[in-house]
Amino acid sequence: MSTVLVKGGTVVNATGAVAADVLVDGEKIVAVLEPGSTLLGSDLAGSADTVIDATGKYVIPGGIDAHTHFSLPFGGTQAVDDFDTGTRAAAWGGTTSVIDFAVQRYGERVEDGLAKWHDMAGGNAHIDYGFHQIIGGVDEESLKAMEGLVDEGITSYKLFMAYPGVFYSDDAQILRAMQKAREFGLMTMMHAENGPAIDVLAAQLAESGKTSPYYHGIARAWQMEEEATHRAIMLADVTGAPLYVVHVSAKQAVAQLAAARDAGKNVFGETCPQYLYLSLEKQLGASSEEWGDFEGAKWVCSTPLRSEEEGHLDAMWQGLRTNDLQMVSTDHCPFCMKDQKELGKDDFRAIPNGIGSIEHRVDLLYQGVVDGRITLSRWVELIATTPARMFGLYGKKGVIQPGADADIVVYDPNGHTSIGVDKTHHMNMDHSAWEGFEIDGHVDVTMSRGAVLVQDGEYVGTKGRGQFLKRGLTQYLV
Ligand code: DUC
Ligand code: ZN
Ligand code: ZN
Ligand code: ZN
Repeated sequence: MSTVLVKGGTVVNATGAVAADVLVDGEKIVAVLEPGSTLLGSDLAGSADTVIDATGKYVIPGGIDAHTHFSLPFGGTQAVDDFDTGTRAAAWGGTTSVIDFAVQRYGERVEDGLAKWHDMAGGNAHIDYGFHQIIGGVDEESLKAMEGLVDEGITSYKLFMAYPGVFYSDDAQILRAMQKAREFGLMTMMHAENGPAIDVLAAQLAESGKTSPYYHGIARAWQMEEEATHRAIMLADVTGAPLYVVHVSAKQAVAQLAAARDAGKNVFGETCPQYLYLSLEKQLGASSEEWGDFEGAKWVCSTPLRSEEEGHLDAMWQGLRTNDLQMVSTDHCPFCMKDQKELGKDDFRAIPNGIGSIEHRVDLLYQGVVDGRITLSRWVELIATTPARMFGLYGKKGVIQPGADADIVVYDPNGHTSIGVDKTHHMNMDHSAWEGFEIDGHVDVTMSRGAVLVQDGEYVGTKGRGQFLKRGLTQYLV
C-alpha cells in the first residue's frame, strides 16, 4: 500500500485546529502527528511514498453533501448532472461524499426505485455515495418496504408535503410513515411546504398575468413553509420519530425548529447556500439581454429564495451559529436555461425547480468564515462532521483522525476562487446560479480514500472509483 504524508498544514476538525502532519496508508488515515511527536508512525512518515506540502493551509475532512438529486426526473425533464458529472464537480469543490435521493414514485415499488439508483451510481461515481429513499407514494406496500431499508444501509427517507400529484403525501400518509420510521430507526426528511395551498396561490397569480419567475417565490409564501414545518414537527412528536426538515429558508420556520429543539425534541434543520446568499430581491431585479426578466428562472427552486429585507438570510446564518440549524446541503438539482428552465417562459409554474451548487458548497461556507459569520471549526462541522453524524457515517467520514477514511482536502486560505461558467464550472449546466461570486479561499487538493482527485488545478480522479456507503443509524439524537 502506498503512503502519503500531508505535511506542514493546520488540521481543522469540528473540535478545533492543530498544526500537524497527516499520514495516510492506503485508503486510511493512520496518524495525525503534531510537531515533535514521537508516536509510532513518525518513522513511517519519514519514508512516505508521496509528500503533499500543506504549509500555510488547512487540512480538513472532505465535504459531505447530504442532499443531491442526480438525474432527477422532474418538471417534465431531468436534472442534468448524473453520478459521473455531479460527483466530479463535487470533487473539484472539496466534497468527497454525497447522499443522493433514490426515487420511488407512486405506483412504483420502492425496491425498483432503489435498484435503479444503484444502477445509475455504480461504475459512475468519482467519490463515495449513499442514498436516502424518497417515498413518493405511502401505501401498504411502500410502508412494508420501509422495513427493509436499514439493512440496505439506507437509514433515512424523504416525504413531500408539496407537489400534489407528483411526490405529495397527506397528513395521514405522513403519520403512518413516521410510525414506521420510529419503529425501525429511520430519519424522516421532510420537504415542508403546504403544496395544495401553494398550488392555488400560484394558479391565481398566473391567471392574473403574473407569470414571471419572481412570482414563484410569491406563491410559495413563508407562511406556507412555517405552517408545514409546524405540522411536520407535531406529526413527528406524536409518533416519537426524529425529524429532519430539508431546505429551510424562512425565518419563521427556523423559529418553529428552535422552539421544538428548546423543548428537547429530536428535530433538525438544513438550509442551503442559496438561502444564505441569494435573495428574492436579487431574483426580482435580474434581467439579461438573452433572457430579459426570465433571467430570474436561474434561481427558481423550492423552497424559494426569500426576502433579504425581511431578514430571512440573516436568520439562516444566525440559525447556523445557534445550532437551531445543524446542516448546510446544496439540494443540488441542476437544470439548464436552454430547453429546461425555458419550459416556463410563459408561466413560472412550468419552470423546473432547482439550483446547482455541488461544486461550491465548501467555498461558499468558507466565505462565511472570512466574513466573520461562522468560526473555522464550525465551517468544518457544517461541511463534513455534522452530515457524517446526522446520517450514520461518522468515524469513517467527517473527521481527520486515525482509522478514518483518507478523505482529505487541503484548503488554501490565501488562495482565491472566482465562480462563473467561464471560470470554475464543472457542473453540467449552461449557467451558474453563482456567477460572479468571489471566494477568498481555494480547494488545492481533494483526496478520496487515499487517492488524489484534484491537485494543482488538474483533475486526476477516476470515474467509478466511488463506493456505495452503507450507512448506520443517525448518531445525532439527543
Ligand atoms: N426543490 C427543488 O428546488 N428542486 C427539486 C425538488 C425540490 O424540492
Ligand atoms: Zn424538497
Ligand atoms: Zn431536494
Ligand atoms: Zn490554491
